[in-house]
Amino acid sequence: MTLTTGQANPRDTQFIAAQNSPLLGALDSDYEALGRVLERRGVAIDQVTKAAAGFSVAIPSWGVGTCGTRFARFPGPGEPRNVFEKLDDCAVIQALTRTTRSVSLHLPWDKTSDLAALRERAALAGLEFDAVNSNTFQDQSGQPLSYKFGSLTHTDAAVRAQAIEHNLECIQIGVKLGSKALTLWIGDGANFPGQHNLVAAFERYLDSASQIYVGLPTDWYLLIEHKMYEPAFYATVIQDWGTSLLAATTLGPKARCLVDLGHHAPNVNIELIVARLIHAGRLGGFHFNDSKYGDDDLDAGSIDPYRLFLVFNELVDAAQRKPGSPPPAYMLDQSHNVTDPIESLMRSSIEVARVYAQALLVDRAALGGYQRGNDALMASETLKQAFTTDVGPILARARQLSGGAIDPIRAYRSSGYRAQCAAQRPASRSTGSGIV
Ligand code: LRH
Ligand code: MN
Repeated sequence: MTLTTGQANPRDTQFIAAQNSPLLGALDSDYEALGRVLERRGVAIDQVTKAAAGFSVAIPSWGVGTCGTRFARFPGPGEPRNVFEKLDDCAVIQALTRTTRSVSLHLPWDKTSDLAALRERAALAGLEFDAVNSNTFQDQSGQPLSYKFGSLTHTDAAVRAQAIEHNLECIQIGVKLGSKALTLWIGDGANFPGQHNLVAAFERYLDSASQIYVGLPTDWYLLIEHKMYEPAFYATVIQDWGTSLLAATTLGPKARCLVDLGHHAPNVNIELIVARLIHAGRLGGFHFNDSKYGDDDLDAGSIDPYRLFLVFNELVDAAQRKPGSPPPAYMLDQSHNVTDPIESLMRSSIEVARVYAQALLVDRAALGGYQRGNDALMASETLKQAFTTDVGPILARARQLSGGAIDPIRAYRSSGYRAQCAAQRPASRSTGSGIV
């Protein structure tokens, strides 16, 4: 991208260093002060910083464009027009936050005939490809059979075969890109009681998914994503974690459950679901976001950060109980309707890293004691102490030590990257409804 005067390349390490230098003094004193606080708790701050620097959450390729709702989409300036420009924007997020080393693609939205060029573009940006997402919840132009009444569970075997074929193609594309998992979310379901035979629909799902399962390379996972409702508004075939777990255990050991935080009724105890899936050995991944009502796909940690912390409390507890077990796939899945998507994704990746670092601060020995002694108040206080610890200096130090920006939003804004994109990429006119 050609730069005009007064604008910088936010991926340039010298630009980032120049942005950091006026902030270093304050960071040093904040970091030392926090170090003293944690030392009194018997925690070595540098160890937490090292762990935070190793943390990563994948960027959803569909999240770097402005998204919308069923009512409308209001495109922003400098929208990425194809997967290559989406990768360029993901590269900016990674360069400044150093917390998003992989990208999760969605097919066919990210389809390209030149996978080698795509892989090379990603490698140049220090990005890898996380799980690929299939799409049988929309009809593509020229598609022979419609998914209006379902895909993998459609009553017509030809439609199911078409959907199975698409998923097998997604796996082949993912293999060429170095992905290790297929995220399978289908919108299949019914709007009215009686519209579906609820048992037969699930049996059709298991039959179709088993034909996708056999197409998985040995080192791949199939991540089954449940969702309570939408686009179906009465019964969704994979409606909840129980159905997802049933499907995973039926399909085989490579089938795991993916938890999208927005796919539950308000107030559902998601950390409890996570604890159960960990117990079952079938927790495969996450789509992090936040919500107040439905599948709002808001920025992670923007509505209820304590809930996000409690999920990571379960994950860190499990990792300490079973050291060495591979972590689930961490991915964001958000819809940025009113913010600059790059800013929202940077902030969200930092919020996920924040609750991870806070979960590392939980005094688990003390917590265990209070739990065994039924000291409910002190047990709750032990979690609250970690959650109310401002780990900002740890996250900023981790970014700085990894070559990133101490303040990514400030650096991004002063680079003028969005204005550069607006100048280079013609304005998108499509204001049609829909998430992308
Ligand atoms: C469904 C979902 C799924 C994606 C889509 C973009 O609501 O969470 O993960 O395929 O959003
Ligand atoms: Mn999702």
